[in-house]
Amino acid sequence: MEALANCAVLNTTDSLKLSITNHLRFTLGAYIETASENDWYVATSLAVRDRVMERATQSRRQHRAQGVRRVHYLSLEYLMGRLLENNLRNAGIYDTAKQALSEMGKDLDALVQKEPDMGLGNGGLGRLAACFMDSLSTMDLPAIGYGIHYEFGLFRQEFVNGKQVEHPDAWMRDGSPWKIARPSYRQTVHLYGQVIQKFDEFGQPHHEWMDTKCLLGLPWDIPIVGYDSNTVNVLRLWQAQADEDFNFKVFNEGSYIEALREKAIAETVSKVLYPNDATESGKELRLVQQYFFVACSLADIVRRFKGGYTLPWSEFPSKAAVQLNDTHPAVAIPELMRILVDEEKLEWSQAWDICQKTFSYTNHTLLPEALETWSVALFERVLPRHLQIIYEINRRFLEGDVEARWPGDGEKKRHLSLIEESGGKKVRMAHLSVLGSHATNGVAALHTRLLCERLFPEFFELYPDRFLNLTNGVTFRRWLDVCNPELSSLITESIGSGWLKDSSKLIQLDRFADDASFREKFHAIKRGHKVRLAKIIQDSCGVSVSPDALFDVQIKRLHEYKRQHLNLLHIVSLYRKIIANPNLDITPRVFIFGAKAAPGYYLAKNIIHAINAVAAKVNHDPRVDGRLKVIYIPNYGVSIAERIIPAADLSEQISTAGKEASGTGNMKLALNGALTIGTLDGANVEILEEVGPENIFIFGLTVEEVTELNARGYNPWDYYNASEELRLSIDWLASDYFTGNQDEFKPLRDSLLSHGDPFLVMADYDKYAASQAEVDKAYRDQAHWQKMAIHNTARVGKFSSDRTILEYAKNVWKLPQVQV
Ligand code: GPW
Repeated sequence: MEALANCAVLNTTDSLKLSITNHLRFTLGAYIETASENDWYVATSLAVRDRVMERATQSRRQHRAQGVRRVHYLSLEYLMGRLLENNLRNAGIYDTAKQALSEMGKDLDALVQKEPDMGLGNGGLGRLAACFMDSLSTMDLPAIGYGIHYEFGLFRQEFVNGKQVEHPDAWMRDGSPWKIARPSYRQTVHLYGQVIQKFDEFGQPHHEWMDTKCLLGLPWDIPIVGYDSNTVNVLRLWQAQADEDFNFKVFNEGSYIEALREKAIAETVSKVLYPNDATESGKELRLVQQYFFVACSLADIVRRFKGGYTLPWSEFPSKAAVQLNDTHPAVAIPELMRILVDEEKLEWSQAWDICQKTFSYTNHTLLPEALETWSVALFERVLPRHLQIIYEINRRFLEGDVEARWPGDGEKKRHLSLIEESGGKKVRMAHLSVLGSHATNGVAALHTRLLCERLFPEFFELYPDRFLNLTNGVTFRRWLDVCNPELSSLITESIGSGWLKDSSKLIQLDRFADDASFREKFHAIKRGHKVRLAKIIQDSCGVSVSPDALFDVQIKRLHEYKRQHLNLLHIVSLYRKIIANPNLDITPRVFIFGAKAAPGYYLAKNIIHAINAVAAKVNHDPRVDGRLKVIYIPNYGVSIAERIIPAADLSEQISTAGKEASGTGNMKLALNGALTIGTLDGANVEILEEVGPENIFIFGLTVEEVTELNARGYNPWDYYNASEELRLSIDWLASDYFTGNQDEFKPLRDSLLSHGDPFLVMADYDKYAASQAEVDKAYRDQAHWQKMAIHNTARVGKFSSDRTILEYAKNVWKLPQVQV
């Protein structure tokens, strides 16, 4: 009661005002009269942080006192975006803060925009981790997120003559009010060196890892505020530092410059996020990053286990669950084995049992080029002891369970082995992850089925009970309440506020689709967001667009399998039709793209250039007369997504069937009342199930049809030759018309034709164009379109990350909910 009363006092307008001005004066040393906007942003954030830290400490204390099991989420990426507004709304003090600032002559909504995005991730996988952190706190689950404190997040994208140029993202150049250093929890990590076998006085062998290089890991904590909950978990990010002792030695030998050079090298480990999405890269620094943060995190977990209670090691899994976000942290499996066997002197079989009970693994892709493998030679150099451990795990597996199930079957052993033998030996991190954990999940029903049938068929045969589906979700706080407060209020006025914490309640909105006055309000909100986005487009692209046109949105990483080029070919074909027929009656549309390409992904960059080149022509061609606009919003990321998503009418989810594990943008857009045009891929299948076939535009080859077509022998030229529309669109795009250079888009054309069109753009083109024609027709009946849009919002409650996280807690982690 007293705590509550304290909170109430802390959360008044006056107390917030005092807190903010105190931070301005005493923390920042600024005068109220002359403080910069940034000072105000920092002071406000610190005032909020003060209130949140109290709850973080309480949460930790209570979790420790009750000795509850915790989940430790290990992820190389967290795409957090901005934190101030989210924290204010989740903590329920947004209105109070707005009032407090306004009484001091400041506009909260402007301050909020001062915050740089925390973009420590590439795309879906990193944003999923951020949504999960929000849901874990909101659902009162004891959790810690572990990751890397990258000095530079995902690069900032700029277009120069329509081509992508990358710039460093110095997101914390001015510091960040949200992170707190925890020097007392610093960890030491060993790398490189050699392994020596030694014997004790009883002649028993053990392994010593010697002559290693040392790195220090300094943890930074970011509090994670749940919605309407007192639980505040933390995200703990490790920063790499040089080991001081090592440096002192070199100093003493007189190599001052050399010592500082070593220090700079040590610090590169947490310097920058690798900008590849769903492609493996194989670089030494990346392996070092993975091991560095895994070793720090496991040491932190072990420290807590040993410090809190004096329990036998067999109880470790009852206190700690560790979730591997894809294979990026999979080196945690041999690392825990090393700790248990080499340091804690456990028997191998007991250590292995603890490992399997502790870990669980989420797979996020079926794409062969994204499955991580590490060359054995590199692995041996960086982590010699871990390679030995992996070999021993593999030997016991192949001689044990595999031999028992398929005696003498060399083929099965080759398939299942942790080591790929063909073409230079490699460690298969996905196999290691399945073997070293008790649960492997896919991220959508279709994806999980294909995981079992195609990616891990033999593992599935051996251990069917280890596999399960956990369909992804998104937090409705950020992706509706924060980014679309107008719609959030309308929903709350109509059905109460319970939906924010229990998304199954959203379905109560369904009947409002038939209420004309509700539809009008719903539409007015959408239009308001379109007006606001039109202004952003004007400012960032210099193009004016009508808020009455259909806003057709494709926002996601640029990748061939996501098929932005399918969308582009259709745009080129509409452009041709308009020119051929000046009176063509089509629904005016604004095609909106947002996507970064990995800096080394040549074809993706060619596609970006092609979209920009087409945009430049279409937007300035008087014959088009505003019926078509093509907009490529630069530097797509979380914050701009929060502006685009509420303004979208149509959501493009057009990946080749079987390639997109789930997708999560599809969920955010549907939630905000955009209709989906999509293939039967990833979570689209489940969105179709929820919203009903009459409220979505589904087209294209199914997974089975894709398989069959490829087996038959797919030839993109057949489609090129059969369709004049498609042929002319491709040839026009690849001509000199758009850039003055006829070779500019030859790579794109070649990929679709002479290089075999690996993602079946040509095969799906006609069905896509036909589906787009349906969209064109449907949008003309606005009353009906609004009905469909409302059904989308009302029926996608399933896709809340709260539901996902509760499924993980129940089916994988066995975690209790703990009220703080
Ligand atoms: F390759 N995803 C991603 F599986 O954003 F590791 N980055 C990645 O590196 C990988 C997957 C990886 C995405 C999937 O492509 C997307 O379909 C899914 O919705 C998302 O992860 C979250 O599960």
